[in-house]
Amino acid sequence: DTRLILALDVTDRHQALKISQDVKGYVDAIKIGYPLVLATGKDIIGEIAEMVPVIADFKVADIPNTDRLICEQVFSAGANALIVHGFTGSDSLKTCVEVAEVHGADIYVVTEMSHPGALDFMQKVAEDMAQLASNAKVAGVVAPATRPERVQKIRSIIGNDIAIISPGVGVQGGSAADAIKAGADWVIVGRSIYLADDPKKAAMEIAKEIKDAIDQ
Ligand code: BMP
Repeated sequence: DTRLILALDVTDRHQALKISQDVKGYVDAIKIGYPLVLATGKDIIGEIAEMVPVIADFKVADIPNTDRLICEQVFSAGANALIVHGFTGSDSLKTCVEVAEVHGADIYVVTEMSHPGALDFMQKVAEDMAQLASNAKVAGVVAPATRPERVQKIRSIIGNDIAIISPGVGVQGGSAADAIKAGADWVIVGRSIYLADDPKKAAMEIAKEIKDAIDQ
């Protein structure tokens, strides 16, 4: 495995399928969300999942019943994992974990996001989100590659039982190697791969950087 997740935020169905095929074998999963699914329809989830495992990034944040309805749709469509927010609380999160379990799928919880605005509110509760995620025994959390020291802090809270997937590498300024060294298990990369002239080559190069960081 490459420890690399592609964030496929394109809005063209043909391009999405082509890039998925190209990077197959060089990424461990493809994260898709509102841009692609709203543009092309939810069947794209299953189509990509036939090639590469899909993490559906809908950052779900609702009451338990609505979360359950959303989870059912996402996992029935073929997603292998779903990203949800933790700030709605333990009951909402528990519902997502239960539905995921029925489908043999995984839940990831957002802690602190990678953009500057995350410092306005999110950073204040990020450590609580990490603890909540850990208590709920989710598959992992999302933590910012733009702030490796925060990845390290979140790792210290969740221990080694659950994973960290880390976006913010490349265009947002974070480094794949630094995120891995800070304790991320996977890095998530979007534009630096899907906007590259050769997405496969771009993915291979980042995968190499990750491997070198792990081997160090
Ligand atoms: P890019 O590498 O193009 O910046 O894309 C990063 C991806 O990760 C986008 O899909 C974005 O929505 C997502 N993401 C993020 O950048 N920071 C977060 O904290 C959480 C995210 O899901």
